[in-house]
Amino acid sequence: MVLTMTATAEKQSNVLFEDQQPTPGDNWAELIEGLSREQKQINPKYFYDQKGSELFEQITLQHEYYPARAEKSILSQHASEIASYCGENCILIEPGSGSCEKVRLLLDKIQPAAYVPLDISADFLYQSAQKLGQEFPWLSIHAICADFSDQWQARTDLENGRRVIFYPGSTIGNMEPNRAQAFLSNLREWIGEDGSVLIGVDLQKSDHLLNAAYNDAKGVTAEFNLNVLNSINSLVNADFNADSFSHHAFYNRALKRIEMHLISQQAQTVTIGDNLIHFDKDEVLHTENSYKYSLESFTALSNAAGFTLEKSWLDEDKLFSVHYLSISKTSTLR
Ligand code: AVJ
Repeated sequence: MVLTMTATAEKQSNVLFEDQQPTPGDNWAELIEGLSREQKQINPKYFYDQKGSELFEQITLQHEYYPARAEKSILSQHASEIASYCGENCILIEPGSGSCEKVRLLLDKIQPAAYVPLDISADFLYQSAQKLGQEFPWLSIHAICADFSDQWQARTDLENGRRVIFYPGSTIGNMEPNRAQAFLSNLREWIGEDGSVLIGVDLQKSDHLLNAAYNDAKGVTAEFNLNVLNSINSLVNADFNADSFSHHAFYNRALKRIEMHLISQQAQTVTIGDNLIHFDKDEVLHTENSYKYSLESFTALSNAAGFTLEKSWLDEDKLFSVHYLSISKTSTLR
C-alpha cells in the first residue's frame, strides 16, 4: 500500500489519501476486441475523459435528464430515514465517488465514523476529498485511488465499523443484468455479514420520458456520445473523426434498456495502431446500455446476489429508486 502525503496549502488534517496506483489496464486489447465484433461495441467507461466528465455534469443539468434530479430529491428528502437504516458510526464506502457530490446530502444525518471514497482518477479524487474535508471538518475521510471496474479486491483493513456501500447514480444500469448480479454479490466480500448497500437504480417508465432523457434538446447527450471517439483517439492513438458519426439513442422495451449508438455517416476506415477498422455507411457502433428496473426486477436481482431488500425510496413521480440492501440471513451463496 502506498500512502501519498502530498503537501499542499489546502491539505486537510481529516483527510487520508491512499494511492493504490491502479494501472490503466489493457485498454488497447479491449478496444480492438470490441471493435472487431460483428456488432461493434465499446465499454462505456471510455466516455469519462476530462471532457466527457464535464459533458456528463452538463447532462445532469438538462431538464430531460430526470435521473440526477430525482435521485437528489430522494436523498435529501429521506436523509434521516436513510441514516436510521445505516445506523450509528458506520463506515460509508463509495466506489466511483467522482466529485463526492451526492454524499453531501447524507453526511449530516448519517454521521459516519469514516467516509471512504474510491476513484480511479487520483488527482480528481485528491481534490474532491480535500474539498469535502474542508466542508465537513468533523468527518474522517479515507480516500483510496483504486480501480473497481472489473474485479476489485475487497479491503478488509479499513477503519472499524459496520460497512455501508453507497452506489448512487444508477451506475449499475451500465452492466448486463448477470454482471450486475455478480457485482452486487462481490460487494458482500467488502461489507462482511453485517454490512449493507445503499444503491440508486433508475426505473422503467414510458418510452417518451426515457427517450427524451437520452436525446436532450440542447444535444448535450449527443455531444457526450460522440466525445467517446475523441477519448479513444487520445487513449490508444486512433483517428476517429467524430464529425462523421451521428448520435442515436432509444429505449429497447423488450430488453428494458436504453441503447446508445454512433452511426457512421459514410463508409470509412479508422486506424488504431496497426489495426484498420472499417465502417460501412450507416453501420452502428454500440456505445452504452443503461438498464432500467422495476421494483420487482431489482428485488429479484438483489435476492439472486444474496441480498434482502430492506427498504426502497422513490421520488414523487416514481421515476427513480434508492434501495437499502442487507445480506440475506439465509444466504448460502459464496
Ligand atoms: C451514469 C451510467 C447512469 O446511463 O444514464 C447519461 C450515463 N449516458 N446519458 C446513464 C449516461 C447518457 C448514465 N449513467
